Amino acid sequence: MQLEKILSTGAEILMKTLKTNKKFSLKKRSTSCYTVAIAGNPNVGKSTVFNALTGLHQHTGNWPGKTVERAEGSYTYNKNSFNLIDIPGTYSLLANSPEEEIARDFICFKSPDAVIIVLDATCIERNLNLALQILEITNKVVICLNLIDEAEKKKIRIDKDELSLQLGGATIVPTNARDKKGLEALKKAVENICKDGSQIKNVKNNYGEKIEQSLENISKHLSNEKINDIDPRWLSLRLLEGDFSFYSSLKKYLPLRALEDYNLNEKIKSEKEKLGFKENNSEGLRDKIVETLIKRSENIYKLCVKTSKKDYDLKDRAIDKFLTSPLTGFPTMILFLMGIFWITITGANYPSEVISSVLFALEEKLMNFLVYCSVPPWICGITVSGVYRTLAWVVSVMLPPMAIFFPLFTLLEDVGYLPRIAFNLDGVFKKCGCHGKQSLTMCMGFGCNACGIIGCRIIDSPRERLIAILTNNFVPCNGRFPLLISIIGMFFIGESLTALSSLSSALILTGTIIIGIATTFIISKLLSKTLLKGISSSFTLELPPYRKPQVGKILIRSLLDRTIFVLGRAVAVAAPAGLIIWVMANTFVNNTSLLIHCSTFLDPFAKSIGLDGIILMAFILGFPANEIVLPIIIMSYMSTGSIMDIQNPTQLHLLLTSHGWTYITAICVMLFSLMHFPCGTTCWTIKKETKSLAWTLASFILPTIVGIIVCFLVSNVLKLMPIW
Ligand SMILES: Nc1nc2c(ncn2[C@@H]2O[C@H](COP(=O)(O)OP(=O)(O)OP(=O)(O)O)[C@@H](O)[C@H]2O)c(=O)[nH]1
Ligand SMILES: [Mg+2]
Repeated sequence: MQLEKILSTGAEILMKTLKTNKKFSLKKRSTSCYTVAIAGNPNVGKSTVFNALTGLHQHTGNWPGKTVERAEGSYTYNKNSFNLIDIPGTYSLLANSPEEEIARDFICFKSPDAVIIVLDATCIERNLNLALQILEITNKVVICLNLIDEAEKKKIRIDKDELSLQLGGATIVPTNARDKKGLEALKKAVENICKDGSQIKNVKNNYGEKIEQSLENISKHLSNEKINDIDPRWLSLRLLEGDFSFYSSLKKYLPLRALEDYNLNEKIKSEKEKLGFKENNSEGLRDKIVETLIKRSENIYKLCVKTSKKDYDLKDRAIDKFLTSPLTGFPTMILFLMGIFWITITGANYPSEVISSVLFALEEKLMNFLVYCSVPPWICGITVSGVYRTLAWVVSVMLPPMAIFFPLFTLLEDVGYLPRIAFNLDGVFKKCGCHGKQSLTMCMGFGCNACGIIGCRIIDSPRERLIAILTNNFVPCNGRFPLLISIIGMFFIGESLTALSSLSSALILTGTIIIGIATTFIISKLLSKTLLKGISSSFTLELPPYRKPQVGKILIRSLLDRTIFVLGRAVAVAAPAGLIIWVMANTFVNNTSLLIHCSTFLDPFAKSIGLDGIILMAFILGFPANEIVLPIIIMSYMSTGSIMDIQNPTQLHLLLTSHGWTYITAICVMLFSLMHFPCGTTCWTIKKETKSLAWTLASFILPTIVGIIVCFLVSNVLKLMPIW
C-alpha cells in the first residue's frame, strides 16, 4: 500500500513536470531540447554555420542553391541540447518556389524555439528583405552576420547597434563561420532566446494606412483562433493576399476552423474590394509588399553600413569579363576541364600501379594461406579469384583518380567557378528549350549522377526539371571515369605514360566529355520539342564573389566524404558481383559455363553495336554500380580461358585484344559507357524525385536507346574505313 502511494505520487510529480514544462527531457545531462532553424538567402554560409555548430559535413560550396533538402543536426551548449535545421536558401518567403515554401512552412508551422537568420555581411541590403519577412512571422530571432572577414577585407563597416535597433532589438552576432569565429556568441544568443524568450518587439513593415486598416480588421477575426504562435497580423496579410500555396499549407498544418468561417471569408472579400483588388488577383498588394520591403531594406542599409572602398569588386569583375565573355569563356572552360583530367590521369598513374602491385601480391599470399589451411578449392576460388580480385581491381583503379578528381572539382566549386559555367552555358541550354541552371546540375553529375538528380530541385519549372533529370546521365560520373581512362590509356596512347601521352589522354577524355555534353543538348532539345514541350524560363543567377578556397580542408573533406563514400559503395557492390561472376564461370550446363551461355546469347546483338556478349553482360551486371563494369569484363575473360594475372595495362590490353577487341570495340565501349541506363542508385533517386515509375523507366530507356543507336552507327561506319 505504502509502495503504491509512493509510486503514484512519483508518477504525479512526473506528469506535472511534463505538463508544466514541455521541454522537459529525461536525459541526464541535457535538461532541455530546443529546435533551432537556420534561414537566409542562398550562399550566405548557412550550411557552413550549421557544420561549424554541429560538427557535421553538409555540402558547402561557392554557388547558390546547394542545400535543396532540409538537413538536421544537433549540438549541446550549457547542458542543453539544440536540434539544428538547415533549411534551403531563399530570397523571400512569398513562396514563388518550392524552397521558399519549405522555408516559410518550417518557420510558420513547426514553431522553432529560435531562428538564426544568416546575413552575408558584404551585402546585407539584399539579405534584409528576407530577414524583415521572417521577423514579421516570429520574434525569436538571432541575426548571424556571417562572412564578417570578407566584409572587413572589403572595408565594409556595419554599425551593429544601429542594425539591432532597426530590427527591433535583435541580437546581432558577427561570425566567420568558415574559420569557426563568433560561434560561442552565437550559441549564447540562441540559448538566451530559447530559454528566456525574445526581447524583440514585433518588427512590422508599414504597408500604408489602408492596407494596415484592413489587416487590423481581418486580425480581429483571427485573434481568438488557435493559430499556433503565428502573428495574426502576418496571417491576415497572407489571407488578404490570397496566397494559394499558403492556404494549402494552412490546411495541412493547422486545424483552422476560421478558414471555413463564412464571416472571415466575407471580411477578406470586402477588405479586398475596399482596397480595389479583385477577389482572385492581388498582384497590386504583392507589389506593394515587395516595394515596402525593398525600401525598408535600403533605409536600414543606409543607416547601418559604411564602405570606404566602393570599387572592392573591381578585380572580380575583371576576372568575370574574361571567364564569361563569349570569346574567352568557352576556351577557358575546356582548358579547365582538360587541366583537371590531365592532373587526374598523370597523378593517378603511379599510385594506381603501386596499390595494384601490393594488392595482387597479397592475393597470392592469401591463396597460399587458404591452401595451407586446407580450404576446399571452390571456396578459395570464390573468395580469392572472385571476390578479392574484383575488390583489388576496383580499389587500385578507382581510388587514385577519385582522390585527385574530387578535390580538384571541389576547388573549382569553392572558388566560385561553377556559376560562371552556368552563365556561359545558359544561352545554349535556353536554345534547347531548357533551363540555364541545368548546367549546374550537369556539373554535379560529373561527381555522381544521383547527386546531380537531387540537385535538379534548384530548377523550379517541373518541365525543365524533368529534362535535366532525364539527361543527367549523359555526363559520366566518377564511377565511369576509370573505365574511360583505362581504355584511352590502353588503346589510344600506348604503354608508358609520358607528359605527352597523358596530355593526349586528357585531350581524348575531354573530347569524350564534350560528346556527352553535346548529347545532353541534342536530347534536351528533342525532349523540349516533343514529350516535354514548352518555352524555357528565364532566371537570374547570382555570380558570387571569388573566394579563396581552404585547400587543406577541401583535401581532407573530399577524400573522406566523397572518395571513401563512393569507393565504399563500389566495394560493397563489387564483392557480390565478383562472387556472381565466379559462380557463373564455374557452373556448367551441358559442358558450357553459365557465363558462356549468357554471353553467347547476347553476342549477336552486342556485336551489331560494336561490343560483344561479355561486354554487354558486364554493363547489365554493372547496373548496381558502374565502377564494376571493367572488373566484370576482365574476370569474365579470365574465366573463359586466358589464365593470366593482370598486373599492368599492357597485360590488360593483351587480354582484351586476345578476346577480339579492336579500336572500334574500344570506341564503342567508351560511347556505350557514356550513353546507357543510369546505375541503380541513380534510378532509385529518379523515382524518388519524380515520384513516377513512368519517368524513371523513361530515364532508363532513353539513354540506352541513344547509346545503342550511336554505337550501331559508329561501329558500322568505322568498319567501312580501311584504317581500322
Ligand atoms: N570567407 C568566408 N567564407 C565563408 C564563410 N561562411 C561561409 N563561407 C563560404 O561561403 C560559401 C557558401 O557557404 P555555404 O555554407 O555553402 O552557403 P549556404 O548558405 O548554405 O548556401 P546554399 O545552401 O546554396 O543556400 C562556401 O564557399 C563557404 O566556404 C565565412 O564566414 N567567411
Ligand atoms: Mg547550404
